[in-house]
Amino acid sequence: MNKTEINLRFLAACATAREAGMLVRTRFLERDNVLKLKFKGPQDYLTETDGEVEQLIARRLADVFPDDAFLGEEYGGDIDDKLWVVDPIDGTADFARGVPYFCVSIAFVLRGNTEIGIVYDPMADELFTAIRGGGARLNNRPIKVSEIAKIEESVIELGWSSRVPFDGYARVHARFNELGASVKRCGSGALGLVYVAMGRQDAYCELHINAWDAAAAALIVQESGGWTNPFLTPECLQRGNEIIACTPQLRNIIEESMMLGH
Ligand code: LIP
Repeated sequence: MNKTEINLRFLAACATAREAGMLVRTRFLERDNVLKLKFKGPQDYLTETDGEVEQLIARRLADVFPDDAFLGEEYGGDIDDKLWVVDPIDGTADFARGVPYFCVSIAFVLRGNTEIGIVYDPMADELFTAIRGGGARLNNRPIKVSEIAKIEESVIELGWSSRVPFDGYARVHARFNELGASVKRCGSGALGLVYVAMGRQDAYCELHINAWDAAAAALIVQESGGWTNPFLTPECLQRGNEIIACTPQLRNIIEESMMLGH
């Protein structure tokens, strides 16, 4: 695939992320004050908007790139050499509860490598983007990871879900605390990762996260000068993987600490 074909996909993905984000924002702001919650499973929220937004994204991308495959959180899909990996709302729990902390995540994966990463927060109007080899940007301004090298000066987000046993998460959390890190947990892996890419925090780690949550944001971290583990393995597309993303200087001590979770 040549540079022009990648650039065309980048522009289409940015426009689609913004349009999808506006739909998410509209649904969020017009939601009924009476809380109506549905669940796919324990702490796994189901909202109609997830499905509606994923269908919009799939339609827009198929209109322009009909031969590309599509894999989304809500409706799944087939895996092929040219593949869109999409989470229509990352941070669904907060979206469902009326907390404005969520985003749209769109990645383009070519023969197993993420070439384009787009994460859009419609509430903050923050569009995080990266093309492999082209750097990372927030609203088209270059971004870089922080210079934090000492764990005792770091802010680490440690994600967790009931997809993994709690005790592993607790061991890692305790270790980070012991080392003097400030540890937090929000509810969107994609936002937590892109916050690393621009220095709002120094690491995002999770023992298991799905490909559609993190594929786009992991590229944005890499292109901002951060380090990530080799997240998008062939198995990851089907089964997810562990994610570790941090400033290069923190890599060793964080990798070591995450081993406690297994
Ligand atoms: C979320 C991830 C987060 C994880 C949550 C959930 P969703 O994605 O971004 O890292 O801890 O359990 O999977 O479900 O909001 O798209």
